[in-house]
Amino acid sequence: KIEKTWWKEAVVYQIYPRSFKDSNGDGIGDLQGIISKLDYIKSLGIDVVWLNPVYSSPNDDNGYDISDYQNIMSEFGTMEDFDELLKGMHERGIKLVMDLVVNHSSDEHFWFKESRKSRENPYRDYYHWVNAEDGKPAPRWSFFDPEGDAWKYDEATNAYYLHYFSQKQPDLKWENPKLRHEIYDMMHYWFKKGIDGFRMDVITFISKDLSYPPIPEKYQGKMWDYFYASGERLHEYLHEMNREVLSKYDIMSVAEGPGTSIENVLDFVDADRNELNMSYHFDHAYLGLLPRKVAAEEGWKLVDLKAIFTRWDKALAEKGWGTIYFGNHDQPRMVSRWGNDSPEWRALSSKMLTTFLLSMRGTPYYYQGDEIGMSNIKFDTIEDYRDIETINWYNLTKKEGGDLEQFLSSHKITARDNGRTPIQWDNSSNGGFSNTTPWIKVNPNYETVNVANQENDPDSVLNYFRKITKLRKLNPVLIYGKYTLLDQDNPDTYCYTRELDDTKVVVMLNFKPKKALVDLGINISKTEILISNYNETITQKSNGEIVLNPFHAVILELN
Ligand code: ISL
Ligand code: CA
Repeated sequence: KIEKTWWKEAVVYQIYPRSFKDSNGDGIGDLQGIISKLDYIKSLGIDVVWLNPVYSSPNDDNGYDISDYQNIMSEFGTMEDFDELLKGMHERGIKLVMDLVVNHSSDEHFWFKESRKSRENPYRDYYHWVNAEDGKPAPRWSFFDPEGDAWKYDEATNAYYLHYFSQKQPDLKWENPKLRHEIYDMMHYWFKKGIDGFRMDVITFISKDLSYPPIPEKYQGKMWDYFYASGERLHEYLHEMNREVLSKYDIMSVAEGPGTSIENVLDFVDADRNELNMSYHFDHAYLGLLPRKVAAEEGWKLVDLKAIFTRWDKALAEKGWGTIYFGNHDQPRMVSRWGNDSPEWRALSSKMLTTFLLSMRGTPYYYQGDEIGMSNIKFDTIEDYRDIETINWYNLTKKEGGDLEQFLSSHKITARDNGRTPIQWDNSSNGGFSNTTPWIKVNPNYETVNVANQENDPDSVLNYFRKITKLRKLNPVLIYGKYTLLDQDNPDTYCYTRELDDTKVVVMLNFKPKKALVDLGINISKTEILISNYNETITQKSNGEIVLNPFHAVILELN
């Protein structure tokens, strides 16, 4: 029933260039750094690289504030470097997906510089302006504004402009067809160069009601994401983008989908609607978190995590296609958030989480560094943070007289910078990332946790990842097979089957640092272990219960 395509079968590996590899000794990762590691990337067995923004940017938000969409950020290199990178990937059979950041630009983009000059400027209508004499429009919340206010007063023309993110990230006005066509032209430029797709930053937010009304009753008390993603013309724009650009190339598209839910996701990814291929949601990312990413005291529950992935699988079982991820540049390290990063369990639980990501239905998006089990750096002071999100929320909390200690201790678990520390290549200074002090601190565990160490260890997290990417490729059941959750109320384990034609596998994962028993009604004497993070065979008691070791992960083929 499900139509086969390359992007459903792909494993996506995400590269955050600033932290991947510095080639020229300025402490900042760059394109030549990535080029120098292409053979390593290839060795992982991944198919697609998603590259975070590399466009010209003043870096108020690490490249998510773009001042020129058709140029390369000088810190990262040149367009020649980019062309070399793309060629190097294609020669190795790796596809390249770029970030498309078009809900907003930088305030240093030519369009905005013009737009703010006068009310009559030809670019005025590229952004959302409200004249001050008409009064300040109804409140909108900003993710990265020091006051949390998305309307910023601009003296030059006595008007407010809208910015859902930082003051240096004014929102583009998609209601203006001229702006839309500028964006489509820019997309054609990159596709003609040969890139293989776009990951579309907060693409769910692009449609706005130009009367800027107060937030409707039904969105009150919910996360802003849902309101921001509810713009009336959103699907008209995506449809138009598909018709004008996406449909003309063999590429993949994936929405960063804040505000998407199991109820509306098919509007984006049902192939018959001709919009996008995939979308990724935040349901699990928010699990156990209070506003400003303060960690809830009671933590998170595995049954809730299972329920989220299970209902998303169901929503996309017949139509569309899902995505599976734990880590990315907006998330803490997966092993710290969902596993256990103590020296005793870090490697085992990393492999367990990797087993989950690579054995679910949906395209896995795997974040750089997770393949060696990198963990949260857990900064003690605000001075170590570089992320505008953390710094703003810290200042807001301070101004309100809030609990700064609680904020800092929570952010050791939740802050985005935990996932942005440099890749640990070896045990030389700065983890082999750079020969100078990097832009953000290197996790001190680089001395033991690094690529070089793991290359030659057959049991390393790294070699486990290589093994499982291969396994997924060899077993279509892991890609297309039907997913069924087993033992749903078990608070410690996550077990499910995948079935395709006459092949059936069972995946058993123990999310806890203690032994667990599962009763799945399976006789394992007639099964074959496809992969496991323990060398020993598994035991089944006479009553049928299977014994899982701490953080055990095993995939069995049932014959
Ligand atoms: O990071 C988040 C959770 O902390 C989200 O709220 C995030 O800000 C939101 O999903 C949008 O993320 C994307 O756009 C931002 C950028 O800072 C993020 O890095 C990017 O992934 C603005 O462009
Ligand atoms: Ca550099």
